[in-house]
Amino acid sequence: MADSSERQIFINGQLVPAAQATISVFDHGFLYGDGIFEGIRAYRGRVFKLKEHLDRLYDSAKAILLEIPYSKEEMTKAVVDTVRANGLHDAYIRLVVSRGPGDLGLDPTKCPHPTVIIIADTIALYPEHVYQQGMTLASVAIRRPATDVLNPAIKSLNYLNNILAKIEANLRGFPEVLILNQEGYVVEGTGDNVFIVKGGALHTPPPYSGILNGITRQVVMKIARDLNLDTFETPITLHDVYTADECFLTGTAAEVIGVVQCDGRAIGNGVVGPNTIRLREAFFAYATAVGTPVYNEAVVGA
Ligand code: PXG
Repeated sequence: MADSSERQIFINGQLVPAAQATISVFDHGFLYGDGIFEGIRAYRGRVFKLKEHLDRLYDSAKAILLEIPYSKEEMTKAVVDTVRANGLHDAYIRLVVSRGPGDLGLDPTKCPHPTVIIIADTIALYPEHVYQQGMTLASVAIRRPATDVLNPAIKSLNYLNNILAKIEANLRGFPEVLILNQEGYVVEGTGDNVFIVKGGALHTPPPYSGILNGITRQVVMKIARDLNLDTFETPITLHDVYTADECFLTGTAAEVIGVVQCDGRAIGNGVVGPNTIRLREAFFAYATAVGTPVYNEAVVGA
């Protein structure tokens, strides 16, 4: 398998070797975190939910008045071309659009040319045994900024809040943590959404509570409803997590991963629960059956 340094990177319209894919030190993405990103997966040579990820990217761009210099069609082609140029079938794709180079000063109007980068590589977030045995989580002190401070719906390059939570996780020896909002409700992990199963129904925090409305989250809710599992978007407290029958996280990187303990409390029987296993399997069956094809084949679906 190619090492990351041998990857072909899309940068501002061209595919170049990673060593040549460089950005200016005056890029406001670097200087101020002024930009947006997406993390996307490809399974078996098809990009999963590409349209949804691009819609979210363009919505994030609109919210920060950043004009992406390509149409969605051109961006779709650029993503597919980048995966193909790297010969990848199972891939992790990082799309970054930054404000671009400007001067030393916050003003985004001084940045006429956004920087567009697409990286196609692989990602292994957690070792396989974590998926089999489930994760042990903790809640952290750092809170999610309120929606009117920095709306988490904008998938911006300002991930310091998430990184501070990850630092807390690392210091305390946890692979992932649960973050609360300003009201004390559980909202999400550092890069994943949270679900609990209680009384035979699935619950996940609602949009506008401080979550990024994850695409994996939306897929899992749809799968759950198709499996006749009652699914609710409701505020969740730590008490609800501690006393849940099951808990799991969802995200492009994390996929669907069971949680077996939180803050020292075993969740349910302390093993990955049956609904979690069922949803995880159904998620993989779906994710590996649909998507935008990278190599020559008929379109299979969205
Ligand atoms: N919440 C936050 C704060 C996220 O950043 C999710 C939820 C899940 O959303 P999706 O659409 O992926 O189901 C995310 C996504 C990484 C990484 O490198 C992070 C994300 C996605 C991909 C990779 O850790 N965040």
